[in-house]
Amino acid sequence: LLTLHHLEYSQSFRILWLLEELEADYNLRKYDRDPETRLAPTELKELSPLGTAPVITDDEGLVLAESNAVIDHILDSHPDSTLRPGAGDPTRPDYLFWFHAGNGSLMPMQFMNGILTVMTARTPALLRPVVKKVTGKVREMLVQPRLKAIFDQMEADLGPNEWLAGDKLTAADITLSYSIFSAEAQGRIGADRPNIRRWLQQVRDLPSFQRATEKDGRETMVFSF
Ligand SMILES: N[C@@H](CCC(=O)N[C@@H](CS)C(=O)NCC(=O)O)C(=O)O
Repeated sequence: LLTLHHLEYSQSFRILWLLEELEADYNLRKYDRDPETRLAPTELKELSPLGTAPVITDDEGLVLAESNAVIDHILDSHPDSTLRPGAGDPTRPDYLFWFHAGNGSLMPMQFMNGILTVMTARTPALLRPVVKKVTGKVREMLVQPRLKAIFDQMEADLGPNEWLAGDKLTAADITLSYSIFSAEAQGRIGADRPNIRRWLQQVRDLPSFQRATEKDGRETMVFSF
């Protein structure tokens, strides 16, 4: 049986949602963040070389980290699921784009933005205006334009499509959920993005998402710095 090692307020919520959507049999092991560092606790860090959540393990000695690898591994044992459109499916290119754009393009920009925020906040007050100027420039030149480009494309794709890759929920929606909910929490999904707002509501309305939220026991999956 598969065990999901899930950290509160983290990307591993996506795997919890995936397992609920598949109505899979699994064990859930939950971990709280270290109250001081806000990082994963040692027991979770020791599980995998990356020391990050999610990790899945099984009775045969499997230890797998990295969300999208975990998603693909789980879907390999659910070949009839429609969550991963196969080769030749007309929705496959959109699926591949969004499945990879989440962790490959969107998440790094959000992570960098978070690091810049922490850097500024932790700089001694005297130096802060200087650091703020530099981090502001990086945000303006690199982070904001890329975030805007991705969310513009997402808003456009969610016009004709109910979900990110067509009219069915796929693993692309699931893997992107963490980034989209984070963006919402940061006020980035305003009234000018009605399609993404509609997508957020659709997700909240799904019974599998609601079961995952109940099992998680937290008001949100999103970590705030
Ligand atoms: N690319 C990795 C990122 C995993 C990751 O950074 N997880 C964060 C939670 S959002 C984590 O474990 N943070 C705690 C720590 O680094 O100790 C994935 O998709 O699984």
